[in-house]
Amino acid sequence: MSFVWGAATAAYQIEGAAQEDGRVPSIWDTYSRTPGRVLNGDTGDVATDHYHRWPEDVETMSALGLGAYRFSIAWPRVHDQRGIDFYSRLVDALLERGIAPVATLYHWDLPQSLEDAGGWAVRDTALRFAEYAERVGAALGDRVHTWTTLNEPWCSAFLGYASGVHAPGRTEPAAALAAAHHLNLAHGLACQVLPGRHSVTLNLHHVRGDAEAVRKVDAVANRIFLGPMLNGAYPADLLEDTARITDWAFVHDGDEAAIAAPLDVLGVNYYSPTQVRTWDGGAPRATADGHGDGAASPWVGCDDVEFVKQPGPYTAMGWSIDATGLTELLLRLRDEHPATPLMITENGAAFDDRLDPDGRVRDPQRIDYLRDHLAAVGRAMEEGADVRGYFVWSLLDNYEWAYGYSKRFGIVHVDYATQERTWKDSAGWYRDQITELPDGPSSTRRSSP
Ligand code: GBH
Repeated sequence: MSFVWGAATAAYQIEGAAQEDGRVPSIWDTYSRTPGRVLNGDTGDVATDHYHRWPEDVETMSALGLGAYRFSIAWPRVHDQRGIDFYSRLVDALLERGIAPVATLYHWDLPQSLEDAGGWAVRDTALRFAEYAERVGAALGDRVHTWTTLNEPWCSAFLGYASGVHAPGRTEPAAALAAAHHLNLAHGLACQVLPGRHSVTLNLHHVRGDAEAVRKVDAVANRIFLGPMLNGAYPADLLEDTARITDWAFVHDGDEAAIAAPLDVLGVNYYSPTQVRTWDGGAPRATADGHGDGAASPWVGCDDVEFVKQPGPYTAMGWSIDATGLTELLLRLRDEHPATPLMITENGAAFDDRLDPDGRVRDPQRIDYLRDHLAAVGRAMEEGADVRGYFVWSLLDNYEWAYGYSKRFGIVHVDYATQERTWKDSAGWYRDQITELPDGPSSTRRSSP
């Protein structure tokens, strides 16, 4: 089976057209309009105007030689037929160019009406998600190559409901754990009604440090999803670590079995590793990412864990660049879940790109980042990790959530004043990789006849 080369985006980050064709408000419309939440008060109202410019963007994908495109469907659009028609046209255009559509059902844009009814903290949201999945599956199921139910449920639950740096901006640890469960349940119920191939994308944290701190963070970052999805049960140590926060009564009989619906492929997003250590209670607790100092932490149940700032170099997000974590993460999955094929559904970096007067965007750091991380994937494949594909984040510069338009992850530059797209040097480099390595980044595969 040959390797799938792709690029990824998400609806709220690129589409714009926030009021068009019957789209209803999502939690990100509300959050981005709340003063102080998003840098410069940026919203996704226009974003990269992909809702209107998608034909040009599909041409770009075709010129890059992509074998697959990972996009998300906006839940706030699909109760209106015009919204469904938009995705239907997009999927047809992709298929005409030989690009496999990989559709994510939930990339963080919960309809505001459902948040008003309790959001992911309540069970009903999972049931509503299954109805939504069924509707989209019926409309597009014959043409979508692979469904991804959720993108990074860790972010939805813990950044959305514990640290509050993502929509809906709540800081309620017990609600965050309930949200994690209801996201898991939503995934399982959706798999029961979706046709075709099923996957979910997790931002698995590759955690390093002393064993006890690693265990705790791994439980609430990774095994809270991997446990029920792949092993059919929540890990006992997670329940213990969080017992003072919740009794987990929101897990009903049969839920874990429903969540363990068979997966065709597990999507892995990787940007940077995580370094932790057990806090001795002495000096103020260190937090690598500024959620100390009284700010709410996403790390529910990890009160005695310190998050240690890693050595550079860093991307423009301040994230440490370290591709070895990706190899190690993939080898761990090979060992613990050998029967589950993997796909890198996001990997990439933000740098301070600028359009030079000669019309070029020189981004050698992004090329280095991508080259090193692809090599890291190749090493893991050579050691037996079953990696089926790689999607660069992102096709285009776009709306980077709480950072608004200030961070550029694209391999294609967007001038937000004109919406003009310009290939960065990394786009040409990526196109060449796709041509030169059709079977993926593993040298073993490359040299085999
Ligand atoms: C992805 O999220 C998203 O899927 C995508 O939409 C986004 O544009 C892209 O990556 C780039 O950000 O552990 O508290 O220190 C990545 C999300 C990266 C989540 C780093 C949390 C560290 C926060 N994350 N991260 S914390």
